[in-house]
Amino acid sequence: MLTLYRTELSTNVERVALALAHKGLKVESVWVPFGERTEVRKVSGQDLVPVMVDDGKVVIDSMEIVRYLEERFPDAPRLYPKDPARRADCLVFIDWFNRVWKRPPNDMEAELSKPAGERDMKRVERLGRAMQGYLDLFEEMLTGRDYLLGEFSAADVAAFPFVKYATHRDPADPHLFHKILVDYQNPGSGHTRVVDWIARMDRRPRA
Ligand SMILES: N[C@@H](CCC(=O)N[C@@H](CS)C(=O)NCC(=O)O)C(=O)O
Repeated sequence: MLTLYRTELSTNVERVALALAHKGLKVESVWVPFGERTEVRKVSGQDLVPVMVDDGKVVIDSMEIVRYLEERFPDAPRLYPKDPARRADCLVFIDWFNRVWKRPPNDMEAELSKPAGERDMKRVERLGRAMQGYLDLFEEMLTGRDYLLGEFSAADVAAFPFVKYATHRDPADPHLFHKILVDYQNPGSGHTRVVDWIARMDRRPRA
């Protein structure tokens, strides 16, 4: 049996929820409050969600969980291309997304969490321009195709929960990180393919 430890509004949990639904896998969900991680720590030895438990085997980190699901359930609909070269492209994209794309919003969150007088707003704006530039890159990646690498794949699963904030604006969302994703990803008339991709991805099921 698969058990998923999750919180509401978590980008990284949404990656796993998209992957599970694509594979048609049933999961038991354990919802934990955002600020209370005792149970998560007890199960996994660390505080972050998602955590997946598969008959006693514990897997942490969203895209590690997605890879684990692909290996564990190879006969369910694929999340990574079968062709080795295209599969490598997919893994490189995910690595880029996690290590490069995520850096500006993470650094902005750290900067904006400082006391008001100590924030380097020039740095924040510079990082914000990098985020906006990545939106242009996604627009070009989607030229002539519906998903980031052609067919729906783990690349879309990795990016969508973050890039979706370009069009998802919920004033009741309390997370500063999400507000940064909203404020610094502003699609314009040159981003129709990104906007359509967000809508297309949003129609996909989640576990
Ligand atoms: N690299 C991890 C990051 C997990 C992560 O940052 N999870 C967030 C929710 S989206 C969390 O649990 N944050 C709680 C905290 O920072 O205290 C992954 O991809 O799963």
